[in-house]
Amino acid sequence: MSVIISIWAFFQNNILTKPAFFVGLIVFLGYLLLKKPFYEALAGFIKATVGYMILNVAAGGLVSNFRPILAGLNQRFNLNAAVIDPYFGQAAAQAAVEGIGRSFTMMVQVLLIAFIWNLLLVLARKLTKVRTVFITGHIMVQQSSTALWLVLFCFPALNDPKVVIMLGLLLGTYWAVASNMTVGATQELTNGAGFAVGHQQMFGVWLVDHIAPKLSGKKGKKLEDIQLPGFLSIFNENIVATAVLMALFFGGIMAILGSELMHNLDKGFRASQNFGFYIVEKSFTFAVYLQILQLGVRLFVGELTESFQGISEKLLPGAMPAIDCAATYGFGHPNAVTLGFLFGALGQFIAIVGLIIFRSPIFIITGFVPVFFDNATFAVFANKKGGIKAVFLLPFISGLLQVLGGAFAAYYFGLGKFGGWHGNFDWDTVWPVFGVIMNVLKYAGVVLCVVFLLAIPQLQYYFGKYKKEKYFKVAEDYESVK
Ligand code: ASC
Repeated sequence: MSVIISIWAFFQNNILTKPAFFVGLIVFLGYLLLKKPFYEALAGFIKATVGYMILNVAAGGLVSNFRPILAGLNQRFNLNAAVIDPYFGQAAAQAAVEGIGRSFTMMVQVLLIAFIWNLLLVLARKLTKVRTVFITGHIMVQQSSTALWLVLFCFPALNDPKVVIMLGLLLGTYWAVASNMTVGATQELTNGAGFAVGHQQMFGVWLVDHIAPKLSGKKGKKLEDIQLPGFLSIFNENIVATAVLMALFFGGIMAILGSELMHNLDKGFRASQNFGFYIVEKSFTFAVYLQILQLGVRLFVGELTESFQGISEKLLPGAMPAIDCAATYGFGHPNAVTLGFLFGALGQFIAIVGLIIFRSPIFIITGFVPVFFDNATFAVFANKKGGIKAVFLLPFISGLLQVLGGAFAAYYFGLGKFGGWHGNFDWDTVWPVFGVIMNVLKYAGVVLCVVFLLAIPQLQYYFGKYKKEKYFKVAEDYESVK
């Protein structure tokens, strides 16, 4: 038994929660299954792992540079508001769980059960119609934390093992089913790169994929079709567009925060540096990270696409890995990412003003992670499937929902007073509904949520765009269904 536990511990600490190695190992195994020589498999492992690490550098750089700026609004105006951001949400969930005297380590056990359950659902794919394994480790940690609090909130008297098993099954079903919902859309976006989205806005991706085509308008103009004239033509270049837009956006916010607070928030802001230059440098950093991100994506996706054929031919037919939403950015129009973020932010700011006007019992601050990563992802899909109108409108609506749903959730589940709520799209829409259903109907509610989730892949299989014989093919061999 102790051997099994130490193997699990090793797996959990070194692979499961480190998606770079997880993806690398999948590539390695895939190449071996394709009977490539060992040294080629090894080279694939290195390229995929390093590629994913580059993506992490970029995503981490964006988060660590820009999250404090938005959250700084809280300090500047003494707001005591809940920040809708998964890092704040995780901290709030931990504080709440420990606040009622329960152990937060249950979160890791939930994560393991949920992951194994996801694998089992894929193994039984003939029955379950689930094709995707959710492997984005740091997201699994965040979601497991928030969901743990939801279950303890609804079932305060339930003992630890029962909490772990019940939640493990619910969360694992969500990982499997929701990432499975993104298969068709992601394959179309990437022209069959062989991955799905395993992140925090998977229901949102499905919705965008279905709503965007209705917004395409008569001419169906996409971002690719815009050629700005005259001096505006400099914005046709993505780096220029991002740097200028971010300088306006974050410049505005940093100007509101003031240089003194910025010195407190960012130790890298030296006393001798001019505030104006600091703002310019910071804003340009955004463009730098977006470039790095695309480099990383290109590196590992190329390896993954080729090697995964080994896995889907020999090991798990029709299966695919579900990974970080940022992996899609390399396949969209570069300006979609920036525009999605800005229109999402616009939606969020308007909703926040709405909370003030209608005297909401809880106040919300925009969190960087949801407003950027969710809405950038939506815009990439929206541009592919709809066009410019969808790029503007859908992230905007998402921004409104993020704040309103996040405010409701932070209030109802009592995490607002611990400073934050998860805040990503699915956690402002689907999960608050699950939480209310569980709270009202108790065990029947949990069953209802799981049954609802399990029904989704069945509906996709029988009625979806890629149905029946195309259903597994779209994941396994995209060329043949295109
Ligand atoms: C999240 C989160 C991050 C980012 C990253 C995007 O939800 O917690 O660190 O998105 O995964 O690449």
